[in-house]
Amino acid sequence: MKASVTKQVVDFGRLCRDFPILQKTNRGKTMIYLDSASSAQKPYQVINAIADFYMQDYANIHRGIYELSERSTQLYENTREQVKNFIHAAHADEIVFVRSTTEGINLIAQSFGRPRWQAGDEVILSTMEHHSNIVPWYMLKEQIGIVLKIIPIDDVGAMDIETYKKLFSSRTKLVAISHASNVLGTINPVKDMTAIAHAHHVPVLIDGAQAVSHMPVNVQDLDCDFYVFSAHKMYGPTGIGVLYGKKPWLDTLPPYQGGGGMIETVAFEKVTYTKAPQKFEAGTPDIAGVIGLNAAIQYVQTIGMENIFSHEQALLNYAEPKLLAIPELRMIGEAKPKVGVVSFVLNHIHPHDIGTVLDHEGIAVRAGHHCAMPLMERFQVPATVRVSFGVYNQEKDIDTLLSAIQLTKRLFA
Ligand code: ALA
Repeated sequence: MKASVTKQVVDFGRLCRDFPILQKTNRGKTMIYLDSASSAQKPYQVINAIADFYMQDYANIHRGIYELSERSTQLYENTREQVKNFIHAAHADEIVFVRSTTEGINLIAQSFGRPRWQAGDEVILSTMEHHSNIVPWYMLKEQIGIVLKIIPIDDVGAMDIETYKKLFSSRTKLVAISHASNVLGTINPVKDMTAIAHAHHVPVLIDGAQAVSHMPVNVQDLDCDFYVFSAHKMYGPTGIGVLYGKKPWLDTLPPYQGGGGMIETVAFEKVTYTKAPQKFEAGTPDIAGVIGLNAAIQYVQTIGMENIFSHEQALLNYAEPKLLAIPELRMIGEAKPKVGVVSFVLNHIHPHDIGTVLDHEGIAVRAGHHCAMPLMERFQVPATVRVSFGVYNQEKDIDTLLSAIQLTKRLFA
């Protein structure tokens, strides 16, 4: 089934037909899915590609001398090339397949930080980081005594760049920041922040989980050292993600996990490892996940990343003024530019209660701390309701959301 697009004109109104799950109901009502920042739904193109792979091309990779294994290996390695082109990396060898954004960050913490850093060395993070870009560094604090330095954010949800510039010291080893916030939606000035870090000879890791499916990303233009993202937030399967690392880094970092597929020779006395990226992919990888990622990239590229960005910006521009016009509503995160994410609280009504009412109206949102507890603390809220957009959303979804918020207000008046 083809995506509902011609060369330049995308009929976003028809795209939801690509997603079988969006034809279902939620609590007996028309399904309105507004939780793509948590995980995006999957189009037929991705689901069918995975099923076709298992039915026609599946075998283990890099291990078989038979045709089927060669075909499977070819599809897997073609995807590495495709990811390289998608994020504009310089070499396919800079693309490591991992389980998720979380695993990519843990890999860098354990492969880069743990063997090379010492007690008192510093990592710069920000207040708006997801737990996946806090906890791996906190674990290094526990394991080897590194120090976490935190970039504050202002009241609208933007990075305090002046303070950031002052956090560097001779002990700074890495800056690890999100490209876009999963709660605030803020698109951070990561290119400028990377240039600032490089002026101090400090490498930069960017958590791209909330950016890569919503806007064009060019890692060479950003000049970041590491960039991580997951397939499941970009209409691909769960369990597969990407770590991009500049070649000189990946060539020198030691492996993260040991096992088959990442060695040159093994004896009990000595093991030698193969080159990057394979030395970071121990064991049989998620081959079908990679094939699903391939289909997901084809899907978003057929629509066009610029078109996706424009569509979601239009939804944001439609939703925000209408939400802000609700007197009891406090929006958390009003910095610009933003991806299509809106977080809010509504007077005394607990976000979980709001989420429950919305659910009964057919609307799926996330309500909670969004794996960003320090950010909740910064805004002095226990939780928020978060609405997030994908390619399948339309203005009418926002109209239904606004009616459901009015209903919530009446129920809790
Ligand atoms: N990181 C995902 C979210 O923000 C799970 O909801």
